[in-house]
Parts: sequence; structure tokens; C-alpha cells
Amino acid sequence: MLVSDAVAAVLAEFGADTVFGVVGSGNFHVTNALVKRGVRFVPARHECGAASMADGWARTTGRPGLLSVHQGPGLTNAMTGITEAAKSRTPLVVLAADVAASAIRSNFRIDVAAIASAVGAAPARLHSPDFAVDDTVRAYRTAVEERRTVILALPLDVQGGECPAPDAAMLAAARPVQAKVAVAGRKATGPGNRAKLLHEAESPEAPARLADAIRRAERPVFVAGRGARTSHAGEDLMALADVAGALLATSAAAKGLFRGSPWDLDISGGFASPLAAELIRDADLLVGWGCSLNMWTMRHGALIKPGTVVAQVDIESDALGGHRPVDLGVTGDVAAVAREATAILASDGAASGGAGATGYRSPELRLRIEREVRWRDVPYDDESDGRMIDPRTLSIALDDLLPAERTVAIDSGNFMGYPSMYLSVPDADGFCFTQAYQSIGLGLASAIGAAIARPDRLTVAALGDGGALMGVSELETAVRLRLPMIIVVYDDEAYGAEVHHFGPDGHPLDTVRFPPVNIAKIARGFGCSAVKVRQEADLANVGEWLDGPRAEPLLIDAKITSKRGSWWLEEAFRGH
Ligand SMILES: Cc1ncc(C[n+]2csc(CCOP(=O)(O)OP(=O)(O)O)c2C)c(N)n1
Ligand SMILES: [Mg+2]
Repeated sequence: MLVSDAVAAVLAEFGADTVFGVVGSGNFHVTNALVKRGVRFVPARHECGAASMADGWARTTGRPGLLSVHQGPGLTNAMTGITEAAKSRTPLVVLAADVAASAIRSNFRIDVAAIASAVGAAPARLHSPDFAVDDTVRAYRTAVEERRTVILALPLDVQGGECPAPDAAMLAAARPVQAKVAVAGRKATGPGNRAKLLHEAESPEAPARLADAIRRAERPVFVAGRGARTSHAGEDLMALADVAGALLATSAAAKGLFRGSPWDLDISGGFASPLAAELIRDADLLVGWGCSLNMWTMRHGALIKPGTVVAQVDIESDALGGHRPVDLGVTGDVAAVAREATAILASDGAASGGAGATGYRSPELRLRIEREVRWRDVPYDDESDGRMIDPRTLSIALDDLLPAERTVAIDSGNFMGYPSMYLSVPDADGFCFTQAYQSIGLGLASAIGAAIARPDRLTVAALGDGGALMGVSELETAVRLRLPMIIVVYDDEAYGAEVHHFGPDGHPLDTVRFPPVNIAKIARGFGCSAVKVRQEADLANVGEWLDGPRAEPLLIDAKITSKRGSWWLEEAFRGH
């Protein structure tokens, strides 16, 4: 069997059913070998788009993504999307064609392993035809078990070699199913407090110590992050919060995890509403569940009052205390630790006659949360003037108009808080937030990946004009695939983030402002439907598209007011 075929056989056997990419001579055979095995190939128009599609798809399905690129420029074009995936710990295998080891003078020769390592991806390689199956198995297992983005270099001479067909029984036995708890054999080596923290976190007593801290807390708040989402811990955390009387919040990456709970404060951090921020800051115990408690989620620490006990639960010991001091760590799977803590606290309750803790919860607070915690219920001065619409007004109107069963994907920029804060999502899979690397231009492609992953939901891509034009080539992909998507462009005719960053200090802004661009016309040129929104009434046209066959994507070209920078960005700039 050809090695390119064997690689495809391994991936198909492991369950790959969708691969994104751009095909050149170097990845032609391996991509076709996948297609021959029933894997769907989604051709993108730019490798960076293909990478973000694979990333968005993997985040939305919770399964490892697959990307196929040509050697040399195919890989380098993909690098920004790959870097975002690597920083977000998206399990992703990149099939990266490469020149033969002997092609010393080829201009396509780049140091693939060095490129991978440089951005935090894991390097892998087909070493020879004899080892190709093992190498592919190992790369896939690294992606799944360590939640890594793996760049698997496929040298052309090795791809063209012959190898025995992979053994089906061996593959079945080698198939990775889930992330491993990465603590076995690992011992704390850091100095002082960190060593103590890690030592205690890995002890079997750690969940009991956490339960004890929860038991003693009067105002516990749980903040769940990406790790809680990948651990599918929503139900278990809500059950524990019920026993503990805790309030619930998430990082942006896990928005939607507690949807439906009356105690859900939504996102913690720069995007938190005033009431959410107040309640989080008043906690006497904060538990980060699969959540790094980084500067975004904790507003540079401003959401933690002095004296608040901070605990953190993570499947990786290394993550504990990584961003701020924690008093108590637990190494373990989030859902499993939550269940263990619930069992401990429930047995307390049984011993004391069944009375559960009320903790932070009261009927009055429940009512306040219901009435005030959503951003849309926070009063604001509408700056819409008939020529431009206030981005808050636009976002609230869209939230009302669009079906609740939706996936919201967000690009980077000043605008990004509006859709993040004002558009609700049905669950954590309904939110795709590719912001670990803070690149603009990935939002449209990640939305396309999410739309392919969840065709049953309406996908909403929220972009700035800068990010939209940077990633514009993938409009053709959305049209070609007839994806039922809405693409909302918050157009301020500028790199607004930079305008608001530097404007207040009186710097010249000509480098970050642009003349008007007719984005609706560009979208129509690609084959999209498009509507121009200058005031709220213009959104009636969106209703018409929603009522129609939705045969092509709809782009909403919205000119937005931008008198001043967004409040969450002011927060972010404090960190630079
Ligand atoms: C690839 C990349 N280039 C440059 C930047 C720096 N940058 C951050 S936000 C931004 C402006 C984005 O403009 P737009 O998409 O219109 O959103 P806005 O800030 O105007 O809301 C830029 C250039 C970046 N984050 N990523
Ligand atoms: Mg802009």
C-alpha cells in the first residue's frame, strides 16, 4: 500500500470524517486517499482559512480536527490559524506535505518541526515507509490525549513509498478516546509555595480539601473555563453548585455552559455585566474549574477581593497557579472532581438532616439576577443617529430576531464584546471564540467550520470591517457550500481597536482609518445575499432572509457608531 494511502487509512479508522485544506501536488494524494475512504474534504480558498475552519469545527464538535496543506507556502500560509488552534489547545492534526530529506537545495525546504515548536504546536514526522503507520498513530494520539495541535510532516519520498496495510485490530486497540489525566509520574519541582501547591493538588485528599473550602464558604462562585467545557462538566458543576449554594460564571471560552440555570452570571471578566462583576467580586470563595483565571477572566485580578479564597481545578498540574496565586489546587478531570465534591457535601447534608447550604443564593438575589444580569437589561444611551447604528442596539435587535438555536463565532477587534455580551447562545457548543492569539481575520473561517459542524443551527459570524476584509476570500467557500450563515460586519471604517487605543493620547490615526468600503457589494459579488443596516428598521430585510430558503449566506453590512472605545478594551489595554 502507498504510504499516503496508509496515513489516510489510519485517520479514517480513528474516526476522521471531515478534512479542511487547500490542495497542491504535495498533499494531493493523501487528501484523495481520505476522500476515497469517505472522508469529506472541504476546500478553503486560503490555508489560514482552512486552519481556522478545522479549528472551529473541532471546537464545535468536540472532536479532533484535520487539516491538509501543500508543502512550503501551504504550511506557512496556514500558520496564524494553526497558532490560534495551538494556543487554544485544540486537538488538531495538520497533514503538512514536506520535501524529501535529501532535497537539500529545494526552496520548499522549511524547518517544519521548528515552525511547529515555535508556535506551541507539536512537531511530528513520517520517518520512513516502515514507520509511517506508527508515526501517524502517534501524532493522532498526541492531538487527542494531550489536546495538542500536531503538525505531521509528510515528506514526499516517504509518502510515495510502499508499506504494509495497517492492521485493523492494532488500530482499534490504539484508537485514543479522550484526554489523559497528565499527572502520572509527575512531581512538583518548583520552589517554595508552588511545590507545596502542586504536591497537595495531586494528593488523593485534594477533592476533600476543596469540599471543605466550599463547605466553609458563604458566597462561593464557580468560574468554569475551556477545561470544564471539554470535560462536559456543565451538569456536574450545576449539581455541585446547588449543594454548595454557589453562583455560576464562565470564561469567554466556555460561554453558554450554564445556560438555563437561574444562577448563571454569564461571562466573568471584561465582558461581565455590572451585576455579574459585583457578585463575583463579593465572593469569599472563587473556584476556577478548568479555567486559568487569567487577566481576561479576572480583569487583571480586579474581580478578586483581598481575602477571597481562590481554588483551581485542572486536569494539568502545570495550569494550577499559572496566572495568579491560588490557595488550593486540585489536579483532576473537572467533571470527576465536581462529582466527588458533590458526594462529600451531600453526605454532610444527609448527616445534618438533609439541609443543603444556601450559600450565596437567596430569592431576592435570584430575582435581581433575572432582571439585571444580562447586558441587554443594562440601560444605555442609544447613540444611533439614522446614518449609523449603535452596536448595542444592533446586537440586541439581532438577539431578538435570530433563532435561539444558533452558533455565534467572533473575530477580534474593538467590536467583539458587543456580540459576545448581547447575543445569547443555547449552550457552550454554540459559542466559538478564537481569541487565544488575538488575530483578526479568523472569525469568518472559524464560523464556516462551526457551520459545517452544526448544520442544524444558524451560524452567526460577527466580524469587524478589518477582520472581514482580511479573511474575505472565504466568503466564496460559504457561498459554494451554501451554508445557512449570517455574517454581521460591525463597520466603523477603521481598525477601531487601534483608534481607541492611541486616539486618546493624541497620536496620528491615519494609518488605522480607511475610506468607506461597500462591503455589501463585495459580498454580493461573491454570491451572498446582503443587506445594509444604517438604522434598526433596516433589519426587516434580515427577517425576510430568515423566512426564505436561506440558500446563500446573508451578510449584514452595518455602519456602527464608535464615538469612544469599548469598556472591555480599556480593560485589556491595561495589560499591555
Ligand atoms: C493579524 C493581526 N493583525 C493586526 C492586529 C492588530 N489589531 C488588533 S484589533 C485591529 C483592528 C481590527 O479592526 P476591525 O476588524 O475593523 O475591528 P474594530 O477594532 O474596528 O472593531 C488590529 C489591526 C491583529 N490583532 N491581528
Ligand atoms: Mg473596524
